Amino acid sequence: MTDRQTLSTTDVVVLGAGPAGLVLGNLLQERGVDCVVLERAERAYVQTRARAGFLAAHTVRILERHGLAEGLLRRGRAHSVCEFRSADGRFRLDYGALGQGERHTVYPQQQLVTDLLTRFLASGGRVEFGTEAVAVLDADTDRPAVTVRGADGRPGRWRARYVAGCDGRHGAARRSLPAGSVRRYHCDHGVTWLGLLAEAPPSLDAVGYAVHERGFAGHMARTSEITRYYLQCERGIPADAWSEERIWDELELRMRGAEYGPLNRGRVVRRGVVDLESDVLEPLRHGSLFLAGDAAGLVSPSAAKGANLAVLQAEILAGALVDDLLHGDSAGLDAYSARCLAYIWRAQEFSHWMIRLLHGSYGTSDGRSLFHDSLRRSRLASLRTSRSLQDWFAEHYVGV
Ligand code: RFL
Repeated sequence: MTDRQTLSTTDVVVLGAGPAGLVLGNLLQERGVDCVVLERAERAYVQTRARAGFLAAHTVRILERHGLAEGLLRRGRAHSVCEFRSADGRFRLDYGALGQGERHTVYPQQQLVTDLLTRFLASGGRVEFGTEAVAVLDADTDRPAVTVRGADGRPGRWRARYVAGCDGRHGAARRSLPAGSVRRYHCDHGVTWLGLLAEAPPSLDAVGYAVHERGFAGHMARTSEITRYYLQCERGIPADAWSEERIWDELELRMRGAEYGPLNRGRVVRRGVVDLESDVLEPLRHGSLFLAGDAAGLVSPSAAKGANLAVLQAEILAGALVDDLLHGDSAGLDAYSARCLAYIWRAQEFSHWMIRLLHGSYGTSDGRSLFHDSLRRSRLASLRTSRSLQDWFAEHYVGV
């Protein structure tokens, strides 16, 4: 440690104030475990970063169980229908009436994060905003440390019994894992989405999935005035490559507005390019360092699983940390990785299935891609006609 570094101590250092870190922080705080959340960004940024919106019923139950669901129960909207559109027509699945009869709650991630943060701070929780974790040191001992750089550039250091890496896929937790300590499974699905937020009321009372020869288009309500859209596009295109007019024309075409009704247009207020990728780290623990949320595994957003898995893992990790720190029982921590990986791989499998259901060859027309396009068409036809496949879909679509 250099002279200029300040040293602070706690039981658990949580890296990242996203859904995983804030659920974990709240649950530790609730049970009286001393912890701190270190967050690289400023509070205003964290509270306005728009990402997920579809929360599974199980996620809502977890948040309810810990008194963290007040906002989403008040302002979130139940959602249980999706509509598929393709050259073969359209069909709807009321997944709330299929499978295990579960629904989504639509509640923008930034609102959930704001609720979690407000609650954490109100109950005495500590969040150090503008503080970037640089590295996790000594994770193979029982006194790991986290080196940080504060908003003013000053270095610092935290010591703890455990470190929870909830700082996403590019965070310090992943970077600090020694080579060979974990294995990374990775899949680039070869698909790119232009993700858009539009100040436009939803155009369907369902999640819309359009399978089109020009590429996939998706429609997801966020609020009564805001809609999220996705457009499959070329790898490498800048987010601002398409004008608003081109975006709406393309959405209209792929969603088959001429046949099924025009889209409600509005200003595109946010856009970003997402390459659909998935990865999983195994195991999710290196000594005193545990990984949760996107840091543990990235699920492509095709099936809306990431935030749901983050909340689930945070609850499992919180229970295990409490058992260890308050009761000297480390069984939960020992089982943490295997328990979470079972959920993660199921979500990965379903999300991969969704990608193959929704995306065609996009620009290529060799025999192999035509073959895969026909498989996809047949897969959609099975979903349209097979009740048992619909039940399977509903169970995996809304569950974690
Ligand atoms: P987050 O939310 O990325 O939070 C990590 C936090 O860590 C901070 N951080 C650091 N802090 C300190 N030091 C460092 N070195 C740090 N490095 C990073 C970051 O600033 C950030 O605040 O991770 P977390 O908590 O694991 O939560 C994961 C979810 O955010 C993510 O899985 C979902 O958003 C995925 N996702 C969706 N998930 C759903 O369940 N339902 C959906 O409908 C859904 N839609 C989506 C999505 C993700 C999308 N994108 C942008 C990939 C839609 C999109 C477009």
